[in-house]
Amino acid sequence: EGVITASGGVKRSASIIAPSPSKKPYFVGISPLKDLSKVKTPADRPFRVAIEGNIAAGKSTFLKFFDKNEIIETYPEPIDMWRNVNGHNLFNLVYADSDEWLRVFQSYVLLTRLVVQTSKPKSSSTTVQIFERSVQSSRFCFLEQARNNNNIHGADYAVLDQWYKWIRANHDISLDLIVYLRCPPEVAYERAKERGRPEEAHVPLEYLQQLHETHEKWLMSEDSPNTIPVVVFNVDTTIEEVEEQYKMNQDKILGLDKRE
Ligand code: UDP
Ligand code: DCM
Ligand code: MG
Repeated sequence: EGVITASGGVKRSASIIAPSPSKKPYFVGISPLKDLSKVKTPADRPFRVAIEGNIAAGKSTFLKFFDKNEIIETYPEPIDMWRNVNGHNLFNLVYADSDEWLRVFQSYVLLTRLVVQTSKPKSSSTTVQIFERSVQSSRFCFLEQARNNNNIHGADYAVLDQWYKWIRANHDISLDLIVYLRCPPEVAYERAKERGRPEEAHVPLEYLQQLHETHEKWLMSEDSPNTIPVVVFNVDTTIEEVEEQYKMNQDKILGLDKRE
């Protein structure tokens, strides 16, 4: 319930869900690709999309589909900033000793995401901004997961939650669409191993299983706190098939179907 499977030429694995039963259902209509150069810029800001999903689901790879498109700016996760905070690799510290570093790591992630998500596009021709993850997933996936695992003290959780609420009330961090790359944790685990980031060398499958459930709870469950429309791609497939699925849904992902 609440899940409307796209039909009419769209692969079974691409679907779109209404954010919650009480909200207006977000419907998929299939339309032919449009001339991107004719898209009108929204009045106040570009159309904003966040790509969400487990570690190594394929978000950064997905983002590359949009390279060289003059109306789109992409914003990869600012992981290099986490690796070099005044010369300190905070990303390495958090995986080496999460009890010690998780709080300050999550607070730095929140700061860097706020900077990214409120940034103005560099080019005046940009009408779509696509972010790899978001302030919202920092709050509803990673902070939530930390609390559920007892990896973070209740006081730290409360402070980070208050930061999130203040940010939301005082900055425009709104998103128009979430693209959820839904990946079996076993597949994400294999991809992460193959990618071989040194900091993630000891991340167990169990962590990815938990993070998968946290994403499902955030984006797919009946009592989801999310109110943003979600497009779901099952990415347990080849990259070519994901790209084909994307192209069939391009108008919705870019908000083109709602802006003419
Ligand atoms: N990858 C893959 N198939 C896909 C997408 C990604 O094999 O459909 C590989 C990709 O080449 C990389 C790893 O999976 O080695 C993780 O991808 P990415 O860095 O894009 O994942 P992210 O962590 O950004 O979600
Ligand atoms: N990460 C985290 N907490 C966040 C955001 C990210 O611990 N709020 C970690 C998970 C991954 C890495 O950062 O190790 C992001 O990489 P990926 O793009 O592979 O998901
Ligand atoms: Mg990535």
